[in-house]
Amino acid sequence: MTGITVYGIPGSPFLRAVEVALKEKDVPYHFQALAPGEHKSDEHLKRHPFGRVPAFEHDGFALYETQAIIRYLDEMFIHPPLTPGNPKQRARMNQIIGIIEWYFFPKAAAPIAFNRIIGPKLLGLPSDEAAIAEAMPMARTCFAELDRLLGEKPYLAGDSISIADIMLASQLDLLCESPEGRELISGTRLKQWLERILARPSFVATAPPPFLREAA
Ligand SMILES: N[C@@H](CCC(=O)N[C@@H](CS)C(=O)NCC(=O)O)C(=O)O
Repeated sequence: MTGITVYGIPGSPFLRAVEVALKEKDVPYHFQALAPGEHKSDEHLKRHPFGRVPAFEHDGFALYETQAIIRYLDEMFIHPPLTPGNPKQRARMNQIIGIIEWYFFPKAAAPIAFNRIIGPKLLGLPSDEAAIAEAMPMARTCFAELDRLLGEKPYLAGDSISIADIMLASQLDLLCESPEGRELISGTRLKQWLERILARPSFVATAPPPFLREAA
């Protein structure tokens, strides 16, 4: 056993990215599911003071922030590598992770997926249509730019799957269950890329709970 525990709410795209990385590397781990709301409990706030998921432990070493967790796994369990050896490809991967963390997730994917899927189906909240409309210009910029950066390559950073592919596909799978997500990805090269990535055993094994798919 590796002594790895991952804490999260099933359906969370960031949680999924960590689980996909573990499965790509065939590293066994224990998954500790949190109920919705439990991520704000005193117990979880000790693991993650910002009250988010995922949180991670490895033999007593505690860590949160998805890309930090996956980069740690990539150094601890080196096969297969999820970071390109080539500096230009590595820079592209890092650029795309930056786009996901600063523009795509907080300003586009989160407001749309929360108001179309998570809020109405998981938490019983009404959709905030104004928040969705406000997120659409940033979402369009993100899709156009991520599509341009993918270009004709098989993966975002080059010839093999990297942390950028894992993080983006985990986000897009849920977002593209919404009408807005389906419209945004339609006609892009990201659409075929996403289908290929989602067919990998690591993604199949970590698919979101079916009720989230029925949501949109
Ligand atoms: N920067 C964090 C973001 C994690 C994050 O926002 N997770 C979402 C679920 S995908 C969450 O915990 N949302 C709960 C909340 O905001 O209350 C990371 O990379 O792990």
